[in-house]
Amino acid sequence: MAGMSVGEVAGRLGVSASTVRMWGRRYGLTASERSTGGHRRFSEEDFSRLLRMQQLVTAGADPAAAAASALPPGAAAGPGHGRGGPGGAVLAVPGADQRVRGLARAAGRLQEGVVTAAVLESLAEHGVLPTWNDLVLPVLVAAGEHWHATGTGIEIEHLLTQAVITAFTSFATIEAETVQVSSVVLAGGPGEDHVLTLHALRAALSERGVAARFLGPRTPMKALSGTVRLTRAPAVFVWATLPARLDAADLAALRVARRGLTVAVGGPGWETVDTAQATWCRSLEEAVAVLEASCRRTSHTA
Ligand code: B12
Repeated sequence: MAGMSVGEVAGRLGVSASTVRMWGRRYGLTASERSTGGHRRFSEEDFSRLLRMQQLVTAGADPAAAAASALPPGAAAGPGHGRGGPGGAVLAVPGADQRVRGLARAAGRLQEGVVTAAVLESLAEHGVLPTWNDLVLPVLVAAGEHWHATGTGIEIEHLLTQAVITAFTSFATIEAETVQVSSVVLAGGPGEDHVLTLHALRAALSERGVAARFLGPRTPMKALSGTVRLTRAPAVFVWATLPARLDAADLAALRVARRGLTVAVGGPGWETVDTAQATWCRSLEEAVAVLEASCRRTSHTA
């Protein structure tokens, strides 16, 4: 078969021929063959790559990242958009499937765009819970173990974090709202920089139509109680990876800051704290269920 012309490919994708040419020039996604007259001829495989690029861009990926993900392994992207050379740190993910190994490889090579595109693609295809639990989590653990074992690679944790945040944030629907509309409040506890779980939680809640306010890392106790009071939040969720700097009295104080408030906590940092005044969530699924239930209770009593 002779392959497709630029015009035919453009027609099937619903874009202009100049866009297809530009993707070839700029990102290396071009025809693998030429006709005897020297014109580009696209195979079905070439077309599938362009289609994949288009889907990733539509899902929110930046075009260079989408192209890097669409190109076959080892292929050079267009000028200025290399996939990153070989080498980089090896993050061990024993027994993991191909997708997880690919993500770990991209993270080890500091290929931010590739990581973002892969996470976005998984979000679009599988949703938040499988993307977090089965794809992102094993690579985060591998990055942490690499740092722990070698004392190097903190840049991998930073880049991975950034790429995952970009993907989850662009996936979550962030509601435009007034203070009257009840949203749950998500925060990293005092001194806590680990907040990736909260990005996953916000995206999972938004998938279920539950709005959330995100206070981010290192939120002081005073800010937490002030926010739940002002916004009339039905629930607050506080994450701690490092030993939590809030104690039982702080959790009790949060509960009285707003009548009926659900106080939920998550993360290994709570292990040394008396959490009887709160609901301790052990997984993303559990946190989603607790926060969703708090919104249902509020809407029934409103
Ligand atoms: C990314 C990362 C960072 C980023 C954080 C960026 C960000 N915005 O979040 C940066 C680079 C800033 C960072 C900094 C530090 N980090 Co760090 N970091 C990580 C890494 C790689 C991933 C963290 C993460 O999100 N993990 C995913 C969560 C979910 O893992 P988890 O809590 O163990 O998950 C369990 C449960 O909580 C549950 N779960 C899973 N998902 C969810 C979701 C919800 C909602 C719930 C409720 C439960 C749940 O399942 C898991 C158990 O099966 C981890 C490695 C690791 N293994 O986690 C290290 C790690 C947490 N960091 C560590 C350390 C030591 C640090 C630093 C002190 C030094 C450093 N490495 O630079 C600083 C401290 C900064 C501070 N003051 O907070 C250690 C912590 C050891 C400890 N317990 O004391 C780890 C474990 C690395 C290691 N192996 O030593 N880090």
